[in-house]
Amino acid sequence: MTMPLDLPPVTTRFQLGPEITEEQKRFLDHYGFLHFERVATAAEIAMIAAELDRIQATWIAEGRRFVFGIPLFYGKDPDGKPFLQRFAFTSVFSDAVRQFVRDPRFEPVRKLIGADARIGDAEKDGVVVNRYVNVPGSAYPRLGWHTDGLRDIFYGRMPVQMLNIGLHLDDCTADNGGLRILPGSHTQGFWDTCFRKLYFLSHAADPNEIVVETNAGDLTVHDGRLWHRVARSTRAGWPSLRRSMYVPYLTGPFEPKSDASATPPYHHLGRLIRWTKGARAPQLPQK
Ligand SMILES: O=C(O)CCC(=O)C(=O)O
Ligand SMILES: [Fe+2]
Repeated sequence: MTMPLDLPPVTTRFQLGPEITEEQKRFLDHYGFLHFERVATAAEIAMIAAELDRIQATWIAEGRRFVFGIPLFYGKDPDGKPFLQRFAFTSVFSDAVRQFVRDPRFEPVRKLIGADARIGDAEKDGVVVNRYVNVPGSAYPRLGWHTDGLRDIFYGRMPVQMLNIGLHLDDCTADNGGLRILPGSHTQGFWDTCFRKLYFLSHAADPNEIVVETNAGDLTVHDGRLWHRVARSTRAGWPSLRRSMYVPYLTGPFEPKSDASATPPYHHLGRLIRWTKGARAPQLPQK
């Protein structure tokens, strides 16, 4: 991918100010992502981590296997305890998280998606938190190549632009795995969106991929049509922990979900792939 003369290098980390600047917009258009440094504080990250532990305890006690139709994946943590690896609709179950994602500092990001964009607390998968950890019992040590446009592909249409806003909760250097993206791949055609890699099955490093190394509190914006993956950590146990929180900013009709909602078809594909890999999901952890 070439670097236009009027853009900073692909490795640039930006500061999130009161507005998204013209340069940041051009960077996003060209490379398909933006990286903002230290947008959340250590205290806020500690609050989110504690809320996740509380929600996990509640869901295990309730015997929850689905939340609003979305399957829950329980693996094992490095101490052998049940460990929920993907939370959905987090802000519905935590007032503190719900308030945090509405903090005024995120306004420029919301407006980037649309003047009337809203946080979809109970729509799509809601606020999602991924927790990757590299232990033998982990159902979720990594995630294969994909675009987030799979839902559209399922409906036979070209993915529309969708921006994914991710808050990174851990310091993560390249040796700890983490997010890998193919810059510029968001402008590819339908064929490449479908077949450039084998969805979720392909994990091989790409010569053109870049590693998104984060400090806890960094925020990334990535175009949902961009090819990306999460690499496995070279560490083992707790030092391999990597947590990412994705906030859905939506426009268009309000489509809230509830526990009466059906599981979307693309989640059945995810379940099938995890099942072929021996992941016990969605299944309650053994007590
Ligand atoms: O953990 C991340 O940063 C990316 C996760 C991801 O790509 C996804 O859940 O679709
Ligand atoms: Fe993704």
